[in-house]
Amino acid sequence: MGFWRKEGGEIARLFPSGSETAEPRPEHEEETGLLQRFKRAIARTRQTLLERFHDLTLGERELDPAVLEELEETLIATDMGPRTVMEMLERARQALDREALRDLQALRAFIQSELLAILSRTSGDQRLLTEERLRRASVRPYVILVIGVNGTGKTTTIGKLAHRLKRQGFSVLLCGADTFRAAAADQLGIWAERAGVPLIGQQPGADPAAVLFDALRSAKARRMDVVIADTAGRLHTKINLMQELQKMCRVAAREVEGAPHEVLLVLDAVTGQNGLEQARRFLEAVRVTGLILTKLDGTAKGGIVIAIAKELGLPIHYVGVGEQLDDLIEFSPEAYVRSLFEA
Ligand SMILES: Nc1nc2c(ncn2[C@@H]2O[C@H](COP(=O)(O)OP(=O)(O)OP(=O)(O)O)[C@@H](O)[C@H]2O)c(=O)[nH]1
Ligand SMILES: [Mg+2]
Repeated sequence: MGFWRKEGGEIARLFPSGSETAEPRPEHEEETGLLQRFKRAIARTRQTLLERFHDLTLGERELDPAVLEELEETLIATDMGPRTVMEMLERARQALDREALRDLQALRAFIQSELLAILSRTSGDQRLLTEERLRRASVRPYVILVIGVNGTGKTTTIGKLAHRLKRQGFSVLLCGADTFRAAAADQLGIWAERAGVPLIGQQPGADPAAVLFDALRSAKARRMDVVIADTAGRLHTKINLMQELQKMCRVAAREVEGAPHEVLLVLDAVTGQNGLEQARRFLEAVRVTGLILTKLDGTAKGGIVIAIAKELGLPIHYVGVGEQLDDLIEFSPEAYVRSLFEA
């Protein structure tokens, strides 16, 4: 990949050619385009629903209590969380008793509106996407920390997010504060090059907060709009990851007013429910502002979206739907819920 320049024997910088020429801002992803992308991403989950509950998606069967039993099992299999599903279907049973639900179409609409309600609990402000927040923020550079357990997709997501923000006209600087893994800087370097944005990194073993400090100084000097910092999913056992993240937050706050402006927690959809416990540890340690759910394309348990919304009480901002630069889409509760049940 090249373009590394050594400074003081320690700090390496990467400035790919044409890195700061921004392209014109595209419009928001079109509603239908987004729905299509959700449908593709959630195909395996929809397949689970279809195979196990063919009649619901086609609406060809009489609505009776046995249908609800079957549906309960099927929804639990998509990882929505047993309690959430049972509570929702209890309400459906009551509606059925009252004769408020007459057919499968009505049941489907009922489930969709229940799921939408769970996904809409967070406030509008919390749901604002990075690009919108960036537009509104007066402080530069706008600082984003990307955190999460190792292997969830932080580095990949940062590449995609950098690409997305650059396409919308923002100048982006990446910061390689994952100094735990020797190959981490190279991996981020490859994504920086793909997205056409500069990167500031450091040798493996360096203090992550010091790398962030360096990146923020550089971004200020160069009047960059946004710094996105990659962090390690784990550290050498003697160093506490949460304390390290807290230190990075302190360093950011000292350097830039109100920073970090966003702390995005990356969760892996394939890990499912098991990831929630780990997520909570991050939430206890730092002020997480939003979530990114990766690998939605790789799982038949796309119902995890519901479990996350219910259990963590934070909005999902973006969803990873593949391994390419363009495979990060904004999370749309409506598109998600429709893509689950509609052919
Ligand atoms: N299918 C699919 N794969 C993804 C997605 N996001 C990330 N991956 C893959 O997941 C693997 C791990 O991604 P990384 O970005 O290296 O994860 P990380 O969190 O940075 O990992 P550490 O640096 O080890 O903590 C890679 O093989 C990625 O290509 C996604 O949305 N869909
Ligand atoms: Mg990484």
